Amino acid sequence: MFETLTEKLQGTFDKLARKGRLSEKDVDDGLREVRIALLEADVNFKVVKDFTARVRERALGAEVTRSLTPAQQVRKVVHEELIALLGKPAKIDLSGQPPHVLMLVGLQGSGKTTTAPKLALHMRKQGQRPLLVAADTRRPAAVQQLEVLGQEMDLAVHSEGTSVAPPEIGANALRRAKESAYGALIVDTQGRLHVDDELMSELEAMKKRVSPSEILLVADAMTGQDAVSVAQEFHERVGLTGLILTKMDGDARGGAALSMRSVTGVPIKFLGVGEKPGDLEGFYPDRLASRILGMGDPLTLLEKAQEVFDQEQALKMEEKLRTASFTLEDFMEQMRQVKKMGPMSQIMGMIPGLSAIAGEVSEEATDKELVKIEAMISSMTRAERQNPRIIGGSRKRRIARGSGTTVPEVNQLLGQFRQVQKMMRQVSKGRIPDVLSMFR
Ligand SMILES: Nc1nc2c(ncn2[C@@H]2O[C@H](COP(=O)(O)OP(=O)(O)OP(=O)(O)O)[C@@H](O)[C@H]2O)c(=O)[nH]1
Ligand SMILES: [Mg+2]
Repeated sequence: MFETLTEKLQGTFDKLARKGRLSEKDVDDGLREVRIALLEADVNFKVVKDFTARVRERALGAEVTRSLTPAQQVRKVVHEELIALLGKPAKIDLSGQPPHVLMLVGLQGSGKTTTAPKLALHMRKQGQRPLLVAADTRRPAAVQQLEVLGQEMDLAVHSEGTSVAPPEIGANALRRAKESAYGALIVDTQGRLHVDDELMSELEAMKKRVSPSEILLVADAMTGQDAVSVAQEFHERVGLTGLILTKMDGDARGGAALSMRSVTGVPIKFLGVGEKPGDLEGFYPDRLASRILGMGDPLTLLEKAQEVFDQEQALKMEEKLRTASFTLEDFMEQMRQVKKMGPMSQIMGMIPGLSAIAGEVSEEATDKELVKIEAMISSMTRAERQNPRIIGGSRKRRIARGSGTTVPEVNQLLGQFRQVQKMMRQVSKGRIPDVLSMFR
């Protein structure tokens, strides 16, 4: 999502880095580019103005660190100010007595109904048994949509059709939650194309009946600055406790994410990154800032890895690393595991040093590549897989024929494997590998 912004900012910092010493004019020129990049990313005008003013003051001020070059210092200030702009990490408030009532509000199509089961899964992870509440009675299909999602994810749904008034449904659900020891109530509400009085009155009535500990605005990140003004309107009428930005996996320019907190004062609590129930990420300002500046986001990557990598597999790999017995079969297994973590471009965006080229990776191409690699490795004998060094010219021709590939492709695979082996040896000796060298 922040691809263009990342590219532009990187260009600016590279330019500054080539200058060595920075004059006031150099800093101003650099900041002008930063300003343009942010405006082009659709960040709120006033937010950009304040942001660059703060960076300028600090960059030209007394904050001199000997260990950093002037360009690195400017970059560090931009990084810190980006984090400040995005606010502090914010979690769901669990301080009160359960059931914790989470009320989802937002315009039509912003993603409320999709987000409800995502939040239910999140609450379940927090140890709170969730109950979803179908309180959007304007569209008959909305009740059904939530029921289907609930069924798929094995989540309880409270619904009363479409003839009962939503605040009444909310009150009934709350009573049921108390009686049946549900720890969390997640209320889906109706959306409209625009903020209007009828909608706001209904939400106010719902708020009175269910006393939510959280009123979360679900906003579509693709709508840019509109999302920001919508958030302000909702906040004035119903009082928001948090924001959830959806469709962050799309190609929105990111301005909404960068402006929302600063304009409304309401913290961003989650990011929606896909249509599936698992596609909800906590919001960590420092990680996002690092990602925007092309510094990667190793922490989120590590978390993702921990979620999908099989513990046992990971231990086995570690053993192989230590004993340097990493084979082509292991190589293929690793590629499969990495693939499970999500789209390749998304993964690369989180790796420092690779984020700049993440956008150039095509999913289809990596999938095809993986199929080819599997075919080639399957066409090898066991001995060849264990020790690829024995693969000479005639063996290469046989493998290519057997897998429907070409000898140069077999060569490429063997080359890649050698690179990975080399990297692995570096890692096992405690050195950080030069990941970029794999792509040269
Ligand atoms: N790619 C992507 N799509 C999303 C995300 N969140 C929601 N969507 C899609 O956005 C569309 C609208 O989502 P809904 O959850 O129905 O929106 P809503 O706010 O409940 O809409 P109304 O009930 O009409 O007010 C659906 O097609 C969702 O699959 C997300 O994070 N990423
Ligand atoms: Mg809905």
